[in-house]
Amino acid sequence: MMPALAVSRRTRSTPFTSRVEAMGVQAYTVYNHMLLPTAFQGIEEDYWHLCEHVQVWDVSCERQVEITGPDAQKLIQLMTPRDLSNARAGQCFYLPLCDEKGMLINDPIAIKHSDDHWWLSIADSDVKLWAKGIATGMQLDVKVCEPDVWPLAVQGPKAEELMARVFGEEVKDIRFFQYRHLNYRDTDMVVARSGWSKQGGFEIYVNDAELGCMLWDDLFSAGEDLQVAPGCPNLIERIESGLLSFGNDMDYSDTPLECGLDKYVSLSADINSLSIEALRNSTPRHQLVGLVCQGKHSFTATGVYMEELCVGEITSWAWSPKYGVTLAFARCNPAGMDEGVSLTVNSDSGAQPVVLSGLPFNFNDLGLTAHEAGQSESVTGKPV
Ligand code: THG
Repeated sequence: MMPALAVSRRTRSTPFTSRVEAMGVQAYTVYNHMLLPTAFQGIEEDYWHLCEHVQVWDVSCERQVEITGPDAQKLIQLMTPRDLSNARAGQCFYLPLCDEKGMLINDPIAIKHSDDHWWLSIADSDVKLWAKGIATGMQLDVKVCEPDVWPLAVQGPKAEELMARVFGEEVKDIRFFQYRHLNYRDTDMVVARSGWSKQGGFEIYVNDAELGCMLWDDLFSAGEDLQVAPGCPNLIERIESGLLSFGNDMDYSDTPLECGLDKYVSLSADINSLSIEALRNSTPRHQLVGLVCQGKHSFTATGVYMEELCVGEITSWAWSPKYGVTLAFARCNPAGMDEGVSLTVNSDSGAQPVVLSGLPFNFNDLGLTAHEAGQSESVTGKPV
């Protein structure tokens, strides 16, 4: 039997926990000291459903660190090496947050309400403490808090249809990484086109627990014919899509330049950022890359080998039923990254050759075509 997670006040539940449990959540992880579901029908079943229909995700654990006050934009810019000087209200930004050495602290989505009002929708680390520390040390005129806001994600190809039924046609006008204030039962809620999948969808920043439960129920009754189901960030989908998980694929010992987050680092911009100078002067010591292994394997160890030499470590992996390969992210040192190098990893069926790939994976370039549900096993022909 799997050991159970003992839940107490330290492991915060969410307004949706009773709903999620009534609908058969199979497992949780803890993220920002809060429950995050990890499977409902099973990771592979959930994956196909997400790619074909629409799911409602309790991602309340994506906590908001709210920064308000005259120095709010200044504090946000100090925390990130991405140039925000042209940021407009209504936009969302994927931001690396880095310390004075250029090391990652977190990789939130920042939501700009106005110059003096921002949210950081954080990954799993204590950004509120870091922000308060900087604000106190630098005597900035800001208030930093974690408001009662619980994001609910609606993800999948039918997400737009379901959202339009509940919030009205206006949702269709929201562009990727932008948000609008929409009315739900006389309450204003922030609705963004974003989410931790590449299947399309929205995130609703629920600001009232009771209304949130009504919203959950409304989404499920409005989406019955769309086969709406409860879901959660899906391991397979996010690896196929190249979405990185802070704490898994990168952590406090990586710079964003070592994780392929270069496009979110404005190295040549004239900005007042704690990390920019360190990043300008840094040389990447390793690189996060993709690995592709023919067939379905269980990677039993994290080492990546070039002959006998260990040149990297796997940070996340999953069987891709759509492409009939096992995919991994790995943190590799330069020796393992030469073009055409022969790499192996250890699996339950022995050492397996893997092909190096950039991230995100380009399945076309890798010569891989997508299969429909139920087809992949027969196509790869490899033993499970
Ligand atoms: N939504 C919200 N908060 C979050 C997440 C989220 N907080 C934690 C975690 N996820 C933060 N990490 C990411 C990582 C990637 C993306 C979003 C949040 C993402 N990236 C797109 C990509 O990589 O293609 C687009 C980024 C861009 O072009 O700006 O969506 O999911 N609320």
